[in-house]
Amino acid sequence: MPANLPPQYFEVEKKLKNTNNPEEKIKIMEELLSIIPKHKGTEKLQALYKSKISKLKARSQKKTATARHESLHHIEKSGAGQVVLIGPPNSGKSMLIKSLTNAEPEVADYPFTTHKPYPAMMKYENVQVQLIDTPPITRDYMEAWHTEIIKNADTVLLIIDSTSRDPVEDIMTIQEVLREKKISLVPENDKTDQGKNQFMKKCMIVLNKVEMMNISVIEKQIKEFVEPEFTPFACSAVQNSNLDLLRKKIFKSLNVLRVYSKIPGKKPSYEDPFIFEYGSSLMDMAKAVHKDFAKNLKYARIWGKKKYGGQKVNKEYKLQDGDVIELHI
Ligand SMILES: Nc1nc2c(ncn2[C@@H]2O[C@H](COP(=O)(O)OP(=O)(O)OP(=O)(O)O)[C@@H](O)[C@H]2O)c(=O)[nH]1
Ligand SMILES: [Mg+2]
Repeated sequence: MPANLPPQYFEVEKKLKNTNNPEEKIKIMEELLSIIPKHKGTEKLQALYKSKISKLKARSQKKTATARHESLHHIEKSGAGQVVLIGPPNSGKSMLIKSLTNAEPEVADYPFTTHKPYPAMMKYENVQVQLIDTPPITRDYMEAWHTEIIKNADTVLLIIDSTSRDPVEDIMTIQEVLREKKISLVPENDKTDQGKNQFMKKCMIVLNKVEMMNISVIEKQIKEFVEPEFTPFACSAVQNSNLDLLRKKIFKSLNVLRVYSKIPGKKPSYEDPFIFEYGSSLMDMAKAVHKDFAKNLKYARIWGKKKYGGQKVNKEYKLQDGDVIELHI
């Protein structure tokens, strides 16, 4: 149903683009709400302004308690790693969290459904990965705690609605907004060190709702206009398509390995692995088990891909994914 907005609406809307002052923005948006004709075709637009107004009001009231407010939304890491889902309004972030985990975040066909961060655990084989749903990012609005969550996460998933008018522009807008907050979204294989002025964040672009679209053109445009190294991942949160592979990619992006501890003469348990960053040593494992092992470690026996049959290794041994380890003191 068409919105049939009167010319006066567009006049007032121009003023909105020219101000960054929250009080002024609220006034202009309230004026816009009074101009917008009230019918089915304008419901989304009305909801958008209402939500923006309430957020701006809440923000100005909380100005004095900013520090407390930010720490209130800090999410302690849990599991094998922390992955934050970001994106424009309505791209399916919450739906994807719902489909990847057992959580029940609110999903709805209007923008700004999600207002605060929502953590949920995703099972991948024998580990849990922490996913965080977040409110949408737009050119006009992003709270300080949202920036902190992105900086703190191990991986960013940028969820894009492949049926949107211009998915590539959606990506670029978010990149731009984040760059202003000193965050650069980089492909996973990017080797650039953390810059002085920019915080580099590993990012995977996820094209959602692909059951509705042929995405080959979008994929090409992303390589051409955004960054050739970005290989978007295609899925449908509603139809659960490609989600097993997405789980795997998310885990791989964390760049962690799993090892298993074994007591002499007993079989190892594969249910609860120790998780370490790639590059960690046997000493890191000993420290994680108990301080006595760290202090008195003599050697370990390994059953794995590079060392076999209980081969002896020393403290400097670099752990390999899947190693079964018997520590000896
Ligand atoms: N066709 C289709 N619709 C989807 C898919 N994923 C989500 N949706 C729909 O898209 C709408 C928005 O989904 P949400 O998960 O609420 O989107 P969001 O990105 O969390 O939205 P905000 O919280 O407002 O930023 C809902 O109507 C979903 O049912 C998908 O894979 N295919
Ligand atoms: Mg949401």
